[in-house]
Amino acid sequence: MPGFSTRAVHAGQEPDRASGAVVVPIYQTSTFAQDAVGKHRGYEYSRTGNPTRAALEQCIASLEGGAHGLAFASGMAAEAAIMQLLKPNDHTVAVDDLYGGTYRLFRQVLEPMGLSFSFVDGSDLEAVERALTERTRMVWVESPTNPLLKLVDIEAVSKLAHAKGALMVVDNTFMSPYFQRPLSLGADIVVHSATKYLGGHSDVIGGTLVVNRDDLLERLAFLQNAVGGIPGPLDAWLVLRGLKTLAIRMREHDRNARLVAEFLAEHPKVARVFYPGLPSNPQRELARRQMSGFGGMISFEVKGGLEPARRTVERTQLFTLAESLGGVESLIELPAAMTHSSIPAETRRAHGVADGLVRLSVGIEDVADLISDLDRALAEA
Ligand code: P1T
Repeated sequence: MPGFSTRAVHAGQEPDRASGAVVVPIYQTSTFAQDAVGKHRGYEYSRTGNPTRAALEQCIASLEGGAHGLAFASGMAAEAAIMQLLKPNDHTVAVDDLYGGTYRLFRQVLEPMGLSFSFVDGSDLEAVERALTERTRMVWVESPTNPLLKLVDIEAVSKLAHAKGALMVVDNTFMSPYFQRPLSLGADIVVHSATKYLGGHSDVIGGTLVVNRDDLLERLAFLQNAVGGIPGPLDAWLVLRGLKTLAIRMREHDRNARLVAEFLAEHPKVARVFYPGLPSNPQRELARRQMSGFGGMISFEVKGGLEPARRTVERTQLFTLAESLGGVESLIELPAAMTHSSIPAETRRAHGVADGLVRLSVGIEDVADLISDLDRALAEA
């Protein structure tokens, strides 16, 4: 099989058969002419299938080492499709540290419809095992988690899930397939917010999922079409263009983040750094085992709590104060007040997300500039 970077540039992206276009065209069409009733050339209607989207779906499947990919209008739309595999009374075990929007989907949309959830520390295998019941149909993990960068042993948790007949879902948004391929560790479904590293340029909202099992593809493709949370051709194309440079971008994010994390770990105004690549991180061994890099995400606590943290995020100039992550530009935010504000404060604090936690998405700018930006902001805070 060709290497990762080769597949990122070529998988699903043969020159266009009709015109020879080297880049997959944006098939901006809602419908496709049929040669006779029921006789078509592979496409009927763009909710069901569209050639630009199909190219993206093939490419992400190849990068995750899976058989089938599906693309959605957002990470949340992809997550919602996965959850529609379940029925009322089905139980899901989810990590307690996860993107606020995922928590909101589970607690505020799906629980009222009769699904049930347990939230556990995914880094504690015994806690995961205790939470599994006869009704558990799904285990949902992020690794690393958002925003505390805790790791889940994907191989071990997949085994626990499968022993109960539950599906193992991994949100691989933070690592991207360049650094971590959950299907190879036993996961059944890999989901991404393609808005992040896959797209990579903060110019599109999208989601993808990848599976190996044909029965899962069949049901999820049915849901994609029946419920309709699909991306338009232009958005699919933007993610596909982003994928071409995923490998080189991830290497730069990783290189910069290691240096930024080391700088923060030594800084007198920083109380604590959350980053799996620091030598002091207790999960470094697991990181080395299941990831081939550490990615571009770092969280840290500023000494003195919320107020100095707020001043820090408001004073950086290169790090833009904004939600989201995974783009070429560096971003900074306060999860408690921004990306994770839909989690009740008490729950958030109980899971270890301090009000003054700062989250960085380290971009691919010159790292010396990033460090001096943080240094100045911390000094002023
Ligand atoms: O924003 P959307 O493309 O719908 O993806 C949702 C989502 C899913 N999974 C993870 C791990 C995520 O981080 C996100 C979105 N996260 C942010 C916007 C954020 O700033 O954390």
